[in-house]
Amino acid sequence: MTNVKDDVFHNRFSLSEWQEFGKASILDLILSEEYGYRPQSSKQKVQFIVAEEKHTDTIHIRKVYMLINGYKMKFHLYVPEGKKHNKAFVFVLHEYVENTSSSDLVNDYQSLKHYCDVDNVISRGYAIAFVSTKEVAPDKKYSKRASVIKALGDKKTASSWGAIQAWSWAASKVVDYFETLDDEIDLSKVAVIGHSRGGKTALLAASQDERFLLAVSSCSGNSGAALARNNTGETIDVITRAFPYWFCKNYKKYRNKEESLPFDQHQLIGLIAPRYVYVFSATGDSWACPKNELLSCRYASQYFNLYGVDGLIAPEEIEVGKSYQNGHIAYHIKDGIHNIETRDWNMIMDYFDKIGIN
Ligand code: GTR
Repeated sequence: MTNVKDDVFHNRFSLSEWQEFGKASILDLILSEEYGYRPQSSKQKVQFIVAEEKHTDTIHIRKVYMLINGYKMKFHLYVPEGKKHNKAFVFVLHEYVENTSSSDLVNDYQSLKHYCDVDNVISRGYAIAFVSTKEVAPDKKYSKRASVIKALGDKKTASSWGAIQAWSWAASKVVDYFETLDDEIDLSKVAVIGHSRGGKTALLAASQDERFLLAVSSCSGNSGAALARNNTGETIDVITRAFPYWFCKNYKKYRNKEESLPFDQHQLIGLIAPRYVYVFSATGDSWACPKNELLSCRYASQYFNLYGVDGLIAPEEIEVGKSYQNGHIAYHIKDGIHNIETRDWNMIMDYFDKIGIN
């Protein structure tokens, strides 16, 4: 039997070994050492309540509450008006600002332009849900605020879930809601997407939930798409001091000891094989270490190859601004900064359109 700690950059599993135990053992390591496990209690059914609804000429907008153990979180859902079987994004968004004063569902989504031009997404035939992650688990150190982590049983062990894991759980709950709808969403074409900390969340969500056909990471960097080893931007030391609550407690063991991690981030991407992953970086985002985000996609490709499909198909020299979309891992690096813009969305939707018809 293979020792997964031997050499994390060299997959030694055959496809049957990978399916029988390799994949589960790597997921287990990643959860026990980095993001933490979801508790048993998180498997309970979530109750969905449509709190508000509105129709514009082009969009059916809903504000939906999710209730579990008396704890309430929400997401907003935008579906192309009158259309069925839409492809859909679940966007895990940490800066969702609700226009609470007027509770105006239309203004709410227009205020999201900074992250996503909803009209553009809708015009291309996609539905999109925004999960307000801070309601799931506050994005703050030492927060006294309620969270689903507290509602489902307090953090107890060194491998209990952190906020990123809780946010990824919430993304999956949105898919549970899609399943209750009457064919509005094509359940075989649901993507999870996030920017930065949300990108880390999106990869983790898809690694644990096969209902996501595609995971999209926008500038997710350390503890997201980027390899931890030889990361020239953010390190495990820095990230676990600034955001300890994102992870399980075990992760601190690897401060300044990246070499001793029994895995690396390319394996998080590998867990999504043979489905689809889109990673993008920005030239001006050295904190996220674009070099290691790209390398990670290259190393992850071996897990896709196990299934007889290509991972990333891209030359040694990557062209800035070009989207490499011919494999099950797509990648681009833009001339720009740490953000997600309409030009990124358009490349992502081009890719989603392409895999959607295969
Ligand atoms: C940074 C953090 C990154 C990234 C980013 C973000 O401060 O160091 O890992 O996640 O925040 O989420 O915007």
